[in-house]
Amino acid sequence: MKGSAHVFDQGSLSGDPLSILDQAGRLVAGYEVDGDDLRRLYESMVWIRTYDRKATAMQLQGRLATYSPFFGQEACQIGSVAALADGDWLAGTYRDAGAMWFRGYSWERLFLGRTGDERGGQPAEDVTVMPPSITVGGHMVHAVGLSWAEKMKGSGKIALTMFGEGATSEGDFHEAMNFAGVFHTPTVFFCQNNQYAISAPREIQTASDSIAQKALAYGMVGYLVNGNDVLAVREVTAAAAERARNGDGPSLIEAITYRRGPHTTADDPTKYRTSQEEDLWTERDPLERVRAYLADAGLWDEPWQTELEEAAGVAVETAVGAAEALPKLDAGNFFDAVFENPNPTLSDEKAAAARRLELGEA
Ligand SMILES: Cc1ncc(C[n+]2csc(CCOP(=O)(O)OP(=O)(O)O)c2C)c(N)n1
Repeated sequence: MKGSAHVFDQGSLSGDPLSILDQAGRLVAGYEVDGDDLRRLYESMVWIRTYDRKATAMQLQGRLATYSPFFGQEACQIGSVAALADGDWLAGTYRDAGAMWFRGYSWERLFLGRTGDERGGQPAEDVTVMPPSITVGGHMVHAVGLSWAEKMKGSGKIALTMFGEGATSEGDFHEAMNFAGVFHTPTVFFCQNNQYAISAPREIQTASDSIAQKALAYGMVGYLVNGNDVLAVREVTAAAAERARNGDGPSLIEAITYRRGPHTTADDPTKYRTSQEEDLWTERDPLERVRAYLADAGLWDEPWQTELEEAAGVAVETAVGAAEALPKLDAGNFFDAVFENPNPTLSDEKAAAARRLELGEA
């Protein structure tokens, strides 16, 4: 794709976010698109939406623990990590299964993780993806540490960390940003501003005009991008990744998006937002604008859509089957991983859990 030079500089940090493909699927002047490349991005977004739907359904069937859907955030999930190179690190949250999968963290392990099975928290050997952070903000410091280590090794690898706008109110965010700025680490901070931290709207999260402008306080470059536009997200992340790789330091990206589903399967968003607002963001769906562009260019049709959905469905079902077929772990195991020499309280708790398991209560 041919991009405009301004993307690579410190752009506007509030106001209109950068967009390449508008809501109707029209290209913003100055950009060209490689149709096959866009089809691949679209395919990945269809695949992760299929996973997200399945995981949501499985939670409602009692087969998974609480699940946090990323429905509506697929352009952020794919566009961000599509800009990374082999061996770069990803440290994301409970809502970033799409990005994790794109970087090689298998669906089987992701499903396992949501059943509380510790094997789901272990990425495969060659996968440079951290397990999802449930602690809001904690993983941002890990990403800075990972990228600092890569800098010391001179490997040319970088780390990208994904988080929500709510996480920017955590101390960890400021510590991570400060450390990254001072030590000039090759870190990309990618904030998915999906408008809500559970029921807390963006307006009460920070008094700043934008999240992106917080970059300035830490001596970084900031970017504000339309998070529902996969091309714009990738373009901006590629610019930030290139800066990091070239030794130009960390960046903060704010991607404006919307969580179309609930915070988790235990949440009811109708309690804190209107159906008019939801309808507005339905029109801005990240897959729809790409589909509109592709259809217009003769690169999308119904049979291809069906083919994509069927292939994704088979892959997801296979992963579920493999995860559910694994022999169950001994539920007492997790007590053994706490201390080398368990204290009396832990031993009592382990014995109590074993009794409950025997009685079929757990
Ligand atoms: C340190 C910490 N505090 C509180 C929580 C409970 N909690 C889980 S998700 C969440 C909201 C996070 O919102 P945001 O960072 O915007 O990400 P989003 O869930 O919208 O993707 C909170 C408060 C937690 N998991 N960890």
